[in-house]
Amino acid sequence: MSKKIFSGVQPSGNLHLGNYLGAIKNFVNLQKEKENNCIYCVVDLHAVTVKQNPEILKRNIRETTAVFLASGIDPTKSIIFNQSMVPSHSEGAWLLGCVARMGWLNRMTQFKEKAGKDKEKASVGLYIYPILMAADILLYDSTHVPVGEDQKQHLELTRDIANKFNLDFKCENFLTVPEPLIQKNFSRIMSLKDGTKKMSKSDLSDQSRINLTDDKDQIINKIRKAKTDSDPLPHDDENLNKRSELKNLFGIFSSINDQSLDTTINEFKGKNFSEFKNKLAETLIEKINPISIEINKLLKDKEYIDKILKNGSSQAEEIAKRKVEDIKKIIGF
Ligand code: AQP
Repeated sequence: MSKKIFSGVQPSGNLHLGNYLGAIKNFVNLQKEKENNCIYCVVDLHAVTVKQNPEILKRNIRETTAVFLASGIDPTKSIIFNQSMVPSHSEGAWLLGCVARMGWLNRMTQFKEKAGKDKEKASVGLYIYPILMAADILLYDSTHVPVGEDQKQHLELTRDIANKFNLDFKCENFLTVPEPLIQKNFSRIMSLKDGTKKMSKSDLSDQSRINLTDDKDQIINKIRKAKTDSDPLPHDDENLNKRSELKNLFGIFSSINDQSLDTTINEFKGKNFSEFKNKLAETLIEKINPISIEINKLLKDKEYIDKILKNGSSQAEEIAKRKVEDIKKIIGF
């Protein structure tokens, strides 16, 4: 059955292995199924919910687009665009924001985490951004949304908004209720410095993540310094849950090689840490370095990247505009 796929990545810099293994790799696999219609968005309106430097933002929008292309998203098969060039997203977010309930937003754990202790000082945008995310998805009648595990709650909110709109305005199935596509295994890649924290762009320590633009030496250095413990490599997965850093490194190795955790455990049992870390660094270099080289090549041709975004945005606006018009008619405008 053909699927309508939508997903986005914030151009907030430092795109990392977590973004790749948790989301972008899946974007590429979904594009390979010919019957799917895929739309991938650089969600720049989401990025400005926290302070951005305008020049750096501009560069990050192009860099995120380059990451999509270098990872294998093909603009002749999928629509690639940036959100700020499609005004219907903001308009749709306002209309759906009048359907969403405060209580729903108050439950969003990502806001609590990102706003921290002083939530009075967080931007209003950071609080309401899950509604914009709902509009992003619903305006394209998306059936499936590939995301990392951390976005599951926002997807549930999107489903709640769609259901409530359909119910309030008695228009059954008008807004498609989307399904999240979250990988069963290794859906949350953790920091290299702390196995209980997710790998994140905004972590102040660059050592905590493998950036998709890292070169060979940086990858080797980060894996060598990645936190581990002093116990021997495990013979089974029994005590792996207590060894979060090792579990994460095994997860990364398994995910990048498309193999199960058990296969990785069997491959390295009885071996020493340095052997495992060397093999992990080698594999990451093999898979990530070609992407990094391609990103750098693409970034030299800004006009090409801008053209892709412009074409993608006009295709996206065509679809989103029609849906917003229908929503407005239903509401009574
Ligand atoms: N550590 C992760 N493991 C698995 N998936 C992840 N994703 C992000 N981090 C991990 C997934 O990547 C997609 C794009 O994410 P995003 O950039 O739009 O937003 P984010 O989740 O806020 O990313 P970061 O890296 O955590 O940024 P900061 O530090 O700014 O908060 C999403 O599908 C996400 O699930």
